[in-house]
Amino acid sequence: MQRRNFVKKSALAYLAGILGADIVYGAKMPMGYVPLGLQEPDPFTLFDKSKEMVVLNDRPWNMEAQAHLLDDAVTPNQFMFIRNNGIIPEDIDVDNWTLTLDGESVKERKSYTIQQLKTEFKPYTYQLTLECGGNGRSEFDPPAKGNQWTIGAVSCARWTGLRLRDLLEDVGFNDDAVYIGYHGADVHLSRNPDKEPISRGMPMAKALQDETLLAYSMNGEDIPLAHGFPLRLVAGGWPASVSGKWINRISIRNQVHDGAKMEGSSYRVPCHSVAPGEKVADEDMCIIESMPVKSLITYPKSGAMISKGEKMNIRGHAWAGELEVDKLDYSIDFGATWRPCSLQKPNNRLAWQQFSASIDFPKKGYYEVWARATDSRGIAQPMVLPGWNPKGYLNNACHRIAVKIV
Ligand SMILES: Nc1nc2c(c(=O)[nH]1)N[C@H]1C(S)=C(S)[C@@H](COP(=O)(O)O)O[C@H]1N2
Ligand SMILES: [Mo]
Repeated sequence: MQRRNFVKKSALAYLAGILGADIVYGAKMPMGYVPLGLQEPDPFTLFDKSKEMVVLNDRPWNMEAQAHLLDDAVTPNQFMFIRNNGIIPEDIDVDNWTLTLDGESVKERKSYTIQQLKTEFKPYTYQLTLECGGNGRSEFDPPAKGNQWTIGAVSCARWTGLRLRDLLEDVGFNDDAVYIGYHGADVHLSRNPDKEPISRGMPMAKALQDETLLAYSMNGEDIPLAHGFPLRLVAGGWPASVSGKWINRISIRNQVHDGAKMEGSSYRVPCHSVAPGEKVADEDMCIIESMPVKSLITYPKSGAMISKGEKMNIRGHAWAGELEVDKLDYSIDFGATWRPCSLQKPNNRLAWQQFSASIDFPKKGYYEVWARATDSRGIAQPMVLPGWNPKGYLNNACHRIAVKIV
């Protein structure tokens, strides 16, 4: 027989075993080829996402929305961004899942089953804005390493669960408690069981807020696997990295939590502004807490065309971390003049708010619609890129869409 690069008989028998059928033309299959039937399904099918979502990375999975996909007031799973630092836990057994409370400041270490969390604590539902601290990173110059998010790493779903506060009070903690740190069941990319992909947390003041949930459902259903099934923290208005997924342990700490991605430059920005490209020492980096004011035009889609004489209706969402958005303006002349949009109140604290306007254009041609939100302290979004920082966090520049009047 000729020595060609075809799969060996023994390997074929093995593959046929896993596929559950003979590979009829197996002898013709190139060496090293993985039959489609053995490849993972595409991520859209795997995670029940819209095909219009944009995949940034597959190891780990990271996927973002586009502005027009985020048009719903409550974000459905199919348009919700995914940000994973490690490997999604495999073989989750909900019935035997436990959440353990420990740490220097816990009164007594204690574990709970999901069933206990669901039945022994009062459930609350809030719509909560989760935005990745790195959303908008792709615009920074000099560029920052990390996922090159454009505008789509933000969501606002309805989360149901118990208040983290009720759980912390149930287990009891000492006066010296300053922070909680979370631990999830996801696996480090190296598959080294001694390493955690991420283990962040929040100060007690945030942990004890009414809206900080330990959620077991999203939009009225079990949390989708990619978003933290069966249990996740949801701390709206803060970088979404604080909202740990697949939670199986929470440590009540007598110091700022020092888990993976809490230290160095992770999820930190320079405490004082720096020049673009400047090196910043770790001790001059501060942990990001509340996210800055921001907005997104979700309708129409950039590139829209309407006929001269027609009004263009625009709409979108605005959010401001711990604060409320007070005002939303739009400009069609590159920020020279601004006009007000109508702006709704949030459904609850820490939920994004809807805005809309009906715009008249003076004549045919190319325009850009810019949207600018102002928070309750009077701080507005910058029109273009805000302060550069080494990791490319907190880009809250005005969102802009291009439109043509024909
Ligand atoms: N256990 C665990 N929790 C996690 C992460 C992770 O990788 N593992 N990623 C964090 C980051 S950086 C973000 S932005 C959000 C993303 O939440 P989502 O994937 O549900 O949109 O989850 C956070 N919680
Ligand atoms: Mo993130």
